[in-house]
Amino acid sequence: MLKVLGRATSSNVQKVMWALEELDIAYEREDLGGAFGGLDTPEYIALNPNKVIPTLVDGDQVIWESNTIVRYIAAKHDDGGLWPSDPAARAQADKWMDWQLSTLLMPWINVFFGVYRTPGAVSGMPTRMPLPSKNWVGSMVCWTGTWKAAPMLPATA
Ligand SMILES: N[C@@H](CCC(=O)N[C@@H](CS)C(=O)NCC(=O)O)C(=O)O
Repeated sequence: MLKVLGRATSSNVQKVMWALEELDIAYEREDLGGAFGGLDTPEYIALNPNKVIPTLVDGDQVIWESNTIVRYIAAKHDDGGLWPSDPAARAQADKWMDWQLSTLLMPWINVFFGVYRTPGAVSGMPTRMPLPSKNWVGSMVCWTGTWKAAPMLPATA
């Protein structure tokens, strides 16, 4: 059976769980990372030398990088579905996955840890981190600007 290594509170693990649930694929998951630890062991490093989660174990295949794992699952279990085979349709899916990793992630991390996870930081946000917050706002405007064009989301979202 497919095995997902990583705690369920990780957004990157959640991507993988979401894809598996969406395709109704049975899997096991092991809590690792965060308070569970276990990423520094020689056994885990042999699977994922980055010492991060998630890692997918599928028989003798070991795959890390959450977006790669999602595409692997889609290609293997839902050929041409969740990850379309038509190049134009596939590019529409890939662009948002690449955008999330390359453009959205760092400003999101800065805002999340700088504001949400730092008590009392909200009022200091504009002076404490003007660039990340500016990038964050730009990314969110880019993202939410597409919502009205997406059929699965309400036009007022
Ligand atoms: N680019 C990697 C990033 C993986 C990553 O940074 N995972 C975080 C959790 S979201 C992690 O392992 N943090 C250490 C921990 O949870 O102990 C991916 O998408 O898989």
